[in-house]
Amino acid sequence: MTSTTPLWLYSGDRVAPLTETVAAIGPAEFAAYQSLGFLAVRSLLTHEEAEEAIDGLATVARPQSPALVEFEAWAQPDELDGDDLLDGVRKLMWFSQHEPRLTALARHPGIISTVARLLDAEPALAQDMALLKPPGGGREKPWHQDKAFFDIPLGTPVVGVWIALDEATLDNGCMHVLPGTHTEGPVVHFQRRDFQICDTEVQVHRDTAVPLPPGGVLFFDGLLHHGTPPNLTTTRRRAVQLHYVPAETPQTPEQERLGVFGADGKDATC
Ligand SMILES: O=C(O)CCC(=O)C(=O)O
Repeated sequence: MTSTTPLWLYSGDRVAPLTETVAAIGPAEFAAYQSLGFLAVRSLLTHEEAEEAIDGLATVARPQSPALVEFEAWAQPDELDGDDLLDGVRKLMWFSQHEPRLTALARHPGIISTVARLLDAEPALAQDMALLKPPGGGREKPWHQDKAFFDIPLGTPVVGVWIALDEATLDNGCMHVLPGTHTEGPVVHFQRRDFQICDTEVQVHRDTAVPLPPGGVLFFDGLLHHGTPPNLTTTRRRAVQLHYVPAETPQTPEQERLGVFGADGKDATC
């Protein structure tokens, strides 16, 4: 599975600086978010909060869950439990309203206060999801812009919040970003390994990796190009991703989004 991933897309030559805590986010960090499109904080969740979030995910990651759970094709969920069951999950979504520890995560004061500053508006949770990269092949999430997945007016500010629950490293699939791409507008996405930016269009020379300790958080703009390589290690890389938009943001038709981000009807090839 991992052998088909173009690993050259994730150079990891450059590593993002980390702001120590939310309290240390001042005008310079705020300005860096505006110009680079991201801001990484080393310690936001405590060790206990990160563990609670993992326990919460383990509670909802099961067959017949009220959340959306996508198991890997090879997983046999009925025969697994605990961490082993989580290892068989590719993607979890819409869990925060079903699990109190995950509800608390989505309402974490350090997250909400930072997002409110970055959005310059009262935040509303637009989406909660988790990609869990198990040891030995947790799959790549190819380069993309998150706004390519949201049916909201194109000009709406979106802040993504990517929360490392295990240590996220260069080798186990930490986040990679292309600084500044959030100012360059929407780009066409193609259905390839995922709905993604064409591999040949990824400006790999701008790649900046964002390794984080457990409880570290990456805040990023909804138009920032980002992706994560596969987990090539023997340890887990579990993370939660939350997206916030200004309260009262309306929904728009899917066709509107695909008209901007989709390739159909355009002179675009990949
Ligand atoms: O957690 C990951 O590996 C990547 C998540 C991500 O970028 C996404 O799903 O939009």
